[in-house]
Amino acid sequence: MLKPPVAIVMGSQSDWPTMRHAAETLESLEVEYEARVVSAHRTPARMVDFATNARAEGFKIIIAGAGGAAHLPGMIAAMTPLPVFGVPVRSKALNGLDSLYSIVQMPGGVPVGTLAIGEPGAINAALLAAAVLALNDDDLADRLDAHRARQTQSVPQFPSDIE
Ligand code: RP5
Repeated sequence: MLKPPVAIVMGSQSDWPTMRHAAETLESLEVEYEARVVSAHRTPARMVDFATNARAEGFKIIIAGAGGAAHLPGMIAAMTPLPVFGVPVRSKALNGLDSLYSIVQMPGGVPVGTLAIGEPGAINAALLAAAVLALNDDDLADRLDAHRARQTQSVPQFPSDIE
């Protein structure tokens, strides 16, 4: 049986509070996904197995989140032709700057689409994944348009003192 279109992978259970925002965003757009813990450092064989089989299993897009020495998105990108979106998870020691630098500085030839640090990056990775899938899915394109319209309508014209 084919996998859902989006895989959300993360280096540790501790990344889930960040990466669940990608999952929730996909759910709000009715995009199916599978979330897995796959560590480049602690479960390298699991990472190789996942990355090398991801396309054949039916995944279309991979969202990979990791923190600190965040090799996971780049290593996965090296082993699959699928688009990989990297989410730098906020680390305790360096607040996610280490994660960002680890993920964003891929050598030319092996792309990782790198998002913002933390929750905004996780949300936007999901929105980007949905936008790519919407190229071949008119219903999803409509749901994305509606999502954007709701967001626009939620912005007040004037600031308020009410917190
Ligand atoms: C990385 O190390 C993970 O992606 C996580 O962000 C970080 C810390 O992992 P834990 O020590 O919390 O498991 O591999």
